[in-house]
Amino acid sequence: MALVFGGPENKFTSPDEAKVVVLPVPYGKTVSYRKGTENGPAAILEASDNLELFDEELNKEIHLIGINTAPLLKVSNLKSEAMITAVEKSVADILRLDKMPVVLGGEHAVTIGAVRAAKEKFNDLSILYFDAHSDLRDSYDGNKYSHACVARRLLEIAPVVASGIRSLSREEHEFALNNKGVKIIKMHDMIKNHDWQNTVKDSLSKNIYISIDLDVFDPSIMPSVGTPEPGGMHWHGFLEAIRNIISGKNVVGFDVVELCPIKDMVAPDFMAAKLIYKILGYIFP
Ligand SMILES: [Mn+2]
Repeated sequence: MALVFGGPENKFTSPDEAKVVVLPVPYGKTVSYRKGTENGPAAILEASDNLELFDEELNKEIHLIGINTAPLLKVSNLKSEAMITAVEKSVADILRLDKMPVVLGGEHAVTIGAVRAAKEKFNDLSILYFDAHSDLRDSYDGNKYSHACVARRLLEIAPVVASGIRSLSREEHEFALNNKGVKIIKMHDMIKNHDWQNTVKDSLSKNIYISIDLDVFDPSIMPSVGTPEPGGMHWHGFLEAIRNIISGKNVVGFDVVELCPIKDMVAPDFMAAKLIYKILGYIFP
């Protein structure tokens, strides 16, 4: 049976009526630590079968907006650039129908294709980026499209505001200080000063694309990532922040990337699925 976000019992999945199209991109080529991010999208979809479709915080059945799930994108044998082009084309097709793309990674480079497509449609786009790592290297292992270079490629398309950062090289640190296209909010500052959310909000344009690398979360609740970093965000704090930051903005699409499933450990997979569902609830009133 094809994998469907929200499970096959969810009747509100018709491609014509859905407001949202979930695009799974099972790609994991440039991983540098734990392997297996190509298995992330299927794990999220399988876990989503167990979602309670009524949301206890918003008191509504979020899935009534209509959530269609596209087939898994066939990119596993492609080089990074060709994979990114394939994602760009698929996301452009979704945006052309005035639907919201939700891209499931797969490694973080999938975001580059999605943002290229979004920028084609929304000229004043900016990017709300959550990650433990600044991803500002110009190239990594000889690849400019490595997961370690994603924010660097993105800021060549649209401004990036990155939160949750707690790992970067000296070169990335200095690059961020000297480049107006990227703003970095470090995790240790976020825990001291709650006002970081307004700084992020004020730095973004009206139309935003959101990219969530799951390693922004603390490994105690999200161990299933390729490159874990201690001291990350927690569930309620993250939800409160994203709900606040996106209120008044036009979210044109988002992705949840870098899930690297651990066998027989379903909680992180389910958390990724519920995170997506909650964010959809915040976006669609
Ligand atoms: Mn990361």
